[in-house]
Amino acid sequence: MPLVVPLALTEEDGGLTPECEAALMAIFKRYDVDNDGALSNTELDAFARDTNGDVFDEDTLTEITEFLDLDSNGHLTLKGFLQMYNLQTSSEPEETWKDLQKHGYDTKLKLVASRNEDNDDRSGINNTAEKSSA
Ligand SMILES: [Ca+2]
Repeated sequence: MPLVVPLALTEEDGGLTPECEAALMAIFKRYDVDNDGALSNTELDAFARDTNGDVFDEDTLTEITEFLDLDSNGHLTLKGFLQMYNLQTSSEPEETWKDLQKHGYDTKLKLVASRNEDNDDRSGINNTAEKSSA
């Protein structure tokens, strides 16, 4: 009988599946601390450290700035972040699974753990949305 196959991360046309995209968007948002829609160097470093154990090396940073979508400050946008994962996933889906699992996703792309965020509540929804309208 069939083996347990993880969800496909890409579709026939090579694009990321909506489920995969949603998970990656949630990860992006977690690292976009100032919520400006792009990862500054500090934010990107934090992401890389949590994902790979170290910041991106020069070559990787050069590739990012040369090939991916950046904002006017030269920071990686959500679009660029998804491009990065689309590229990686087309060639090495297992790498993307590794990253997703690092960030708390299981093989069904459900968030089962949150990485080093003890104070996070279980909703996992944007906990920075504090509105002081009074
Ligand atoms: Ca940011």
